[in-house]
Amino acid sequence: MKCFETPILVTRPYLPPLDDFKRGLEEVWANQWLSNNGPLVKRFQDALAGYLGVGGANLALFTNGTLALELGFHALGLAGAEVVTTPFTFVATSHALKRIGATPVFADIDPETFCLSPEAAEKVITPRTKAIVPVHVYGHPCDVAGFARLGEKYGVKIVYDAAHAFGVKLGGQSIATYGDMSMFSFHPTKLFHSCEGGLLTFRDPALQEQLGQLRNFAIKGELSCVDVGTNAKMNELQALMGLECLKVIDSLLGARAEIHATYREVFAGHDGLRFPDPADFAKSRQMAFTPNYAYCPLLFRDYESRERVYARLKAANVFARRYFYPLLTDFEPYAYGRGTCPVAEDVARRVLTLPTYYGLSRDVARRIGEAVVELSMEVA
Ligand code: T4K
Repeated sequence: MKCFETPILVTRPYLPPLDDFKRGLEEVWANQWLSNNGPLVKRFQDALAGYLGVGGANLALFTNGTLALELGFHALGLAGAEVVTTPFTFVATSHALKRIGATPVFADIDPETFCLSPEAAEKVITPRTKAIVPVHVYGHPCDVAGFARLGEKYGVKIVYDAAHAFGVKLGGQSIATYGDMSMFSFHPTKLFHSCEGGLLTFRDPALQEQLGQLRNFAIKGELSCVDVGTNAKMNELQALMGLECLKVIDSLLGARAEIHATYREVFAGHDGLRFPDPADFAKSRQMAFTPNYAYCPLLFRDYESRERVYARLKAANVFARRYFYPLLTDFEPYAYGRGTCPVAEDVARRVLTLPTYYGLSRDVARRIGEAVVELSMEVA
């Protein structure tokens, strides 16, 4: 296999034309306002409400997704509670629970979507459970109807970690509209970003004021402090980047879709390689679905093939990533869950996420896909 001339990373952030960003900077300079709910943050929030189809009082911006989750969990009163969640995710999901004093209780994932299974989640619900935190992992949609049933049956909150799911629509509406709350990450590794950033969308509009306080030390006016808040405010430069990226969101989504389609063509019919097409998940659920193709996870037949292909690609200048391996329950803080989620353990050992980002050409994606096929046959 030929080495790639320049390193191909798993992802690269979209950067707007520098002149457009400079024009935005001129506005920031004129305002002389940099943080603490400035005019660009407000404009960004309104633009997101419009894009996602949620009410202007049903969302709040934060400096990153992890703090958004942490404050969202705190606002919903989950401190000290058991919360059912998935081990097949980035560590931030469980870290945010642990950091507010909640206990993540792990349940297994669905083998098709890799998202938390409602059936598995139900088995570990106890009287101490106050919430379920499923993750729309890779932008794949969770079984929202299944979780809505559990929410009603057990009186628990459903909070989606939608870090990967910006732009996804389900049942004709944004995925942000499901559950009690959803968190979107705007980190540069995401298809849509604001340098760093996080967004919470929520059903109860009363949360907007509470979250607005929590992200600003929970101070209220000049003379009172109403809770133990933190500093999790988005600043004006982040909002500017977000506004610039939102202008081209359709192109960002379109580029991911094209790359995914290219990989699909290359992997079709190859034994030992499973490349899930998110569009298939909706067919079985009979819900209209618009995917975002945020990630390109490929499942190998076994751990050894995955490891060999990962290493050989790296040697050829292609830096695919093993998201999400090791599984959370392999990490010391969550080791109490080890051995409880066999499907997640199996997927984590066989998955490799391939490069995808705006600016990666279909031609290069095809070459990467063909290299993966060649390497996987060599090791078979
Ligand atoms: N929940 C879930 C399910 C998540 O996946 C995440 C974050 C969160 C919650 C928390 O949201 P945030 O607090 O982050 O908003 C990355 C990201 O740091 C993390 O945001 C993301 N998930 C996770 C899946 O991936 P790393 O350690 O893999 O990132 P890193 O630095 O290795 O970058 C990945 C690739 O991107 C590299 O090849 C380099 C390239 N890159 C990266 C950055 C930051 C660039 O080309 N330019 C850049 O500016 O964690």
